[in-house]
Amino acid sequence: MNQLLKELGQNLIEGNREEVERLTIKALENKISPEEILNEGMLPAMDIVGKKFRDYEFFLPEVLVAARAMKGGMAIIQPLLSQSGIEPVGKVMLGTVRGDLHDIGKNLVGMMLQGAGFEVVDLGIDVTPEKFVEMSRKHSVQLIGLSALLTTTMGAMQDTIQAFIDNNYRENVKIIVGGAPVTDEYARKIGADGYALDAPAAVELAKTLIEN
Ligand code: B1M
Repeated sequence: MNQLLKELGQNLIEGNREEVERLTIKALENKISPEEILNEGMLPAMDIVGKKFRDYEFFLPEVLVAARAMKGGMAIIQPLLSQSGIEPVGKVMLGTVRGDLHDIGKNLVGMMLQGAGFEVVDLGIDVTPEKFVEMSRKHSVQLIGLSALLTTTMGAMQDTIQAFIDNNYRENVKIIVGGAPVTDEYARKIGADGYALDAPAAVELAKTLIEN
């Protein structure tokens, strides 16, 4: 692999945002294409971060700084990628459900999805079921990710899925759910298309659901 991209990937894993930005600019100056920078430098490095997180080698702070470093590099190449007509892996909408203000986990999921090449529309926190439906239509997303951290707001996930059914839009989107109190069993019960325990699992699930 190109030495510069290797160095970029290593800095991404270590969460050195400024170095990732500097090396991204240097790679572009050296005529390395934005696609190569993404596919051979950033994405494999982010995959390693995801694996380390899963294996308890990395913990939340390391994942967050790596994700921020990735965002820094992505911000530089993203306009060039859209110019060159490269399609994102898919378009995902995320939000923390009605009544719930926790967003650290959701943001992590969003960053890792972006890191994996997804376009992410983030609706923020305390998102009503109606807003999810309205914004899904507006942005034509393929997959919606609902996050809840409170046992008292989990019910809003079901209400959100029901709102998609009531608005005859359920067939147009896949819906996944996650957050500390949520379980696979609960996801099935409320008719979600899937449950992810953490951010790397959400990325894997999103990839699988969008491919099928
Ligand atoms: Co609150 N809070 N909080 N809180 N808070 C919890 C969740 C709680 C477990 C603390 C406790 O009592 N031990 C408890 C919930 C109890 C329950 O319902 N079972 C609780 C409570 C009670 C409350 C308030 C009611 C407190 C009060 O006011 N009396 C209040 C509610 C406000 C509201 O939402 N309406 C409240 C408020 C807050 C703060 C605002 C102060 C702050 C949130 C700040 C913010 O998010 N910007 C806060 C925090 C920080 C926490 C704890 C300490 C940490 C949560 C966190 O960010 N974890 C939390 C206790 C804890 O979890 N240890 C707690 C780190 C984050 C990375 O993990 O969000 O779980 P998490 O995300 C994980 C996975 O869950 C998953 O991926 C992430 C990891 O990769 N995931 C998804 C998350 N979303 C996903 C979506 C997916 C897939 C995976 O697909 C779409």
